[in-house]
Amino acid sequence: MSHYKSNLRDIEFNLFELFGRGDVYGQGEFEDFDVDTAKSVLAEIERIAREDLAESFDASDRTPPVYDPATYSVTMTPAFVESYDKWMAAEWWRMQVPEEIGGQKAPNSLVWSSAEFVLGANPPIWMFACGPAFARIVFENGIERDKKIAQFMVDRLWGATMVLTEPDAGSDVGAGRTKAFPNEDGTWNIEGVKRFITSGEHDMSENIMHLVLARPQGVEGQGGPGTKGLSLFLVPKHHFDLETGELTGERNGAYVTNVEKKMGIKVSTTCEVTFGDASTGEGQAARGWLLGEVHDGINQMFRVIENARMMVGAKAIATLSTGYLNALEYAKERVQGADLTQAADKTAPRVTITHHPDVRRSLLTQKAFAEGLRSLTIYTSTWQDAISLKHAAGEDASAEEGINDLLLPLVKGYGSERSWVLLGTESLQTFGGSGFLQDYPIEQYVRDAKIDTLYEGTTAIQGQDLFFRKIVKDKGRAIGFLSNEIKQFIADEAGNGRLKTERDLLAQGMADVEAILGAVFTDLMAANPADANGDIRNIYKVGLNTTRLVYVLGDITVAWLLLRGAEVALAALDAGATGADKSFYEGKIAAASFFAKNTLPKLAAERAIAENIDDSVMELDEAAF
Ligand code: ST9
Ligand code: FAD
Repeated sequence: MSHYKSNLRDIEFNLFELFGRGDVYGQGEFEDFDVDTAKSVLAEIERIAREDLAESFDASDRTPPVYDPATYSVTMTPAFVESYDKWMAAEWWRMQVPEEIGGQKAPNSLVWSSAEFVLGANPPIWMFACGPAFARIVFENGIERDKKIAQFMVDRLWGATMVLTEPDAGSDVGAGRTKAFPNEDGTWNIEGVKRFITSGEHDMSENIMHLVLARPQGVEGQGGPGTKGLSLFLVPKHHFDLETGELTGERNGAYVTNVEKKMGIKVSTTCEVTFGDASTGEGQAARGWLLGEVHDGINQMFRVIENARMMVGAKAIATLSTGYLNALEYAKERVQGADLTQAADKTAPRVTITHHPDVRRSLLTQKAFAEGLRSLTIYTSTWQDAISLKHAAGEDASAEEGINDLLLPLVKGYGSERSWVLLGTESLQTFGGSGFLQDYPIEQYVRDAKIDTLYEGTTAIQGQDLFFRKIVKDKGRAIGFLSNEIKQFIADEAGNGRLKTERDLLAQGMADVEAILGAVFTDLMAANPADANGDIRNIYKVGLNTTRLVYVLGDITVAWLLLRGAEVALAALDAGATGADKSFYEGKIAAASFFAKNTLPKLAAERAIAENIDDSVMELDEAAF
């Protein structure tokens, strides 16, 4: 039986009942995907994920890929390869590929909604399968040569990687030392060692295209310090004929010199890649091309990073959802203890654990976060739909891009932190001691989901990105829009005045979040060295609050989205929903109300902490830690 428990009903609720995708699908840019088609795509991907992709989930963990240092090669887990091949054969990956190279224009809300199934069933499949999606970056940023390469990447199903990190350059990508030397024929030789490169080696495709950040040497005005001095190079594992894509039989000097042993996602190969070191392989140079023949590496790479940050958040949230649904199934069957009202009666009948208040608290916490975070992901992707539509119409999409940018650190940072913690403290806990065993998937979920708070920028980095770039640099435009939306909802009496307590809680929570933002801005102003009273050390106080901002903005946004969902559910119940639908809508209202009552009051405590931040933490002698 599949470990993976999906929630197609809630995904369809978000898309069609809450976010009105029926008005967008099947129109103009998205004409190939009307509502019926979209629903059949979702149903089919859900089926493949549950049946074919989930099948190798355990084996991928218990018998991970094997690295052979003598040949610098990896033999993948056979069961995983089977699942991967089925996913590639189904060709749904084409939804992320441009039409010009064999893709199909799909709304991003549909892409990310269906991604949840793959990312919940067996996430490394999505990652290994991203070669054609990487081709989009190569195609959109490339000259004619690169566009041809992008076509080969799609037609020949090459794997691909994003290559930023080095031993001394993790969060600080700009510290990277890998160098690129120009050759007379227009190619470049790359020299350096990168580490932690996902999908850097495997035996599931004939070639792997590495997208490598390196510092160009000997080019005037280029290769300076920091991220702006980095350029993006296309460096294949094997050389190929630039006209046909056929492999020439010549190996390029990009070798995987180690594969890490990890806590989770063991089937996802995490590789040290050595470029152009004569002591490896057959001693060749690592030759590549400068993408688009422009030195704009960090900007080009951020097109990949934005997609990958969305993916990581979606992965975490998908795992929390299946973790919750597994816990729910177990709780409905596990008989233990008597009902609390009969606790004194030692002969009272034993009940399933769903009768215990604390288990109900735990289950509703999991449900509220899993469904709220799903709403956050799909809401974010609706802004990506809006961007595509504006671009297709030749219109300015900067406002929509700003909102999407603001939401990305919430999907990635807040989504991964909440999911990983809840999987351990609530989903696994629901199973009691059995949760600790490999008889159930939860312990693997916990191990596999921890990485989501780390890669693609740790949570600390998401916090800094959120405040300094998405709020301050954006001049508060996107955050202003979002807070107006929330305030509008609070002021609105839709739902016939029901959810009044929850709206009041949302209003108080919003006031707390605004006060926290106000406190952080005050500290930022007080750090301005241009100001006579400014003291740059006040920036430390800002730095002590940026991760908090990820949490509080996440909480308020998720509360708002859940309450919007509750309003839709109330209307559906008023309209006479029955049977499974009735239970579904009642569950939506209960989860939203629970979230508002149990999460929003905590924002007052966060406000008190944020408003009283001082720099004692920074004054403390390191020896005292
Ligand atoms: C990793 C991979 O961890 C994990 C899983 C891999 C799975 C692979 C498969 C999935 C991939 C799928 C991809 C498919 C392809 C796509 C398909 C598309 C359909 N937004 O603030 P500054 C840029 S990989 C946009 O001064 P610092 C911008 O150009 C490793 N752009 O930064 C900016 O210039 P300007 C991940 C941004 O102080 C320039 O950078 N590693 C953003 O120099 C400089 O900005 C990390 O994530 C942004 N949010 O450097 C590193 N931010 O301002 C984490 C910056 O003029 N560290 N730019 O516009 C950071 O993010 C740091 O903050 C830093 C700081 C490196 C940016
Ligand atoms: P560090 O940057 O050393 O951070 C250590 C700690 O210090 C963290 O808690 C961090 O939040 C904190 N910290 C660091 N700087 C700051 C700061 N300025 N302010 C506040 N706190 C800070 N990279 C790739 O290029 N491609 C890949 O495909 C890839 N896949 C990966 C797969 C796995 C399994 C792993 C583990 C990593 C992968 N990475 C990849 C690298 C990943 O993106 C980095 O590990 C991550 O960005 C953090 O860098 P680091 O590990 O060097 O930690």
